[in-house]
Amino acid sequence: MTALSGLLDALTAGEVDVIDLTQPLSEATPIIQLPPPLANTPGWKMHEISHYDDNGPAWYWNWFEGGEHVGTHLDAPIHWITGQDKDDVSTIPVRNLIGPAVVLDAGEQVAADPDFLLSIDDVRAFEAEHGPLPDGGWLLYRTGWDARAHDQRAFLNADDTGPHTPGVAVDCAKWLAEEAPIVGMGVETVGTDAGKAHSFEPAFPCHSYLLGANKYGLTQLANLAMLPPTGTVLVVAPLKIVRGSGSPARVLALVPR
Ligand code: 23J
Ligand code: MN
Repeated sequence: MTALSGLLDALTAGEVDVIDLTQPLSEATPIIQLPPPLANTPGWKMHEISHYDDNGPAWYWNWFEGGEHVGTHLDAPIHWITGQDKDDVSTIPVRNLIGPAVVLDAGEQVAADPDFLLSIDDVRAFEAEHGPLPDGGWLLYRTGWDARAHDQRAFLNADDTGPHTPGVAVDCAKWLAEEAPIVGMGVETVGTDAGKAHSFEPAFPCHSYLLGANKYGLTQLANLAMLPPTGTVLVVAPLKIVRGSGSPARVLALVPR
C-alpha cells in the first residue's frame, strides 16, 4: 500500500473527513474597511452572461469582479512592503500550500474582550500541552469570530474608536515570523491583524513581520471548531494570479474522524 492509496482508503472508509474551512463568496461577503485617506478594496460582484436564455440557450455562466483580499483569502508575501521582493501569489511554492495545521483556541478570551491579542505566552502554553508548532505548517487561531461572518457590521465590530476584532500582539507576531517553524497563520477575522493594529508599532504587525519573512496569511476561515488541536492536514488553493498580492482561496482540512 502506498501512502496515497492509504489516504484514499481512509477517505472511502470515513476514517478521514474533509472539512471546508472556506466562507461562502458572494456580494454579501464582508470586506475590510480602512480609514480615510486610505483606499479600500471593492467587494465581490457577479455578472450574469447567460442563463439558458437568448444569451446562451443551453448554458449558465457568470463573470465576476472583486478584490484579491475578499472573503476567505491568502495574503502573499508581496502584499506588504516588507515582503516586496518575496513571492507573489503565483510564485508561492505549492509545496507550502499543503501541510500540517494546529488550532489554538482563544474563544474564551475573545468572548470576554474583542480586542484580545494573542501573546507569546499563549503560544508557549499551547505548545506545552500539544507539542511544538508544526514545521512547514500552519497556526490556525480560533476566536469564534466566524459566527459573525454573515454580517458585515458584526464582523467588523466598529464604533467611533474604530474596529474591535482580535489579533496578535506585536512581539508574538515577530516571534511567529522569525522564530516559529510555521509557513503561515490562519484566522477567522477579516485580516490577520487586530482591528486596532493600525495604531501598533509597527502598524499591522502580522502583515509586516510574517509577510516580510516570506510567510503567508489566511483569513476569514470557517469551521475551525470542527478541527482537533493537532493532526489536521491543511490544503490551501489560491488562484494563480500573476503578480497577485493574494487571492480568494478554497481551504480544505483533512482530519481523522
Ligand atoms: C491592507 C491594509 C491593511 C490590512 C489589509 C490590507 C488586510 O487585512 C488584508 O486583507 O491583507 S489589515
Ligand atoms: Mn489580505
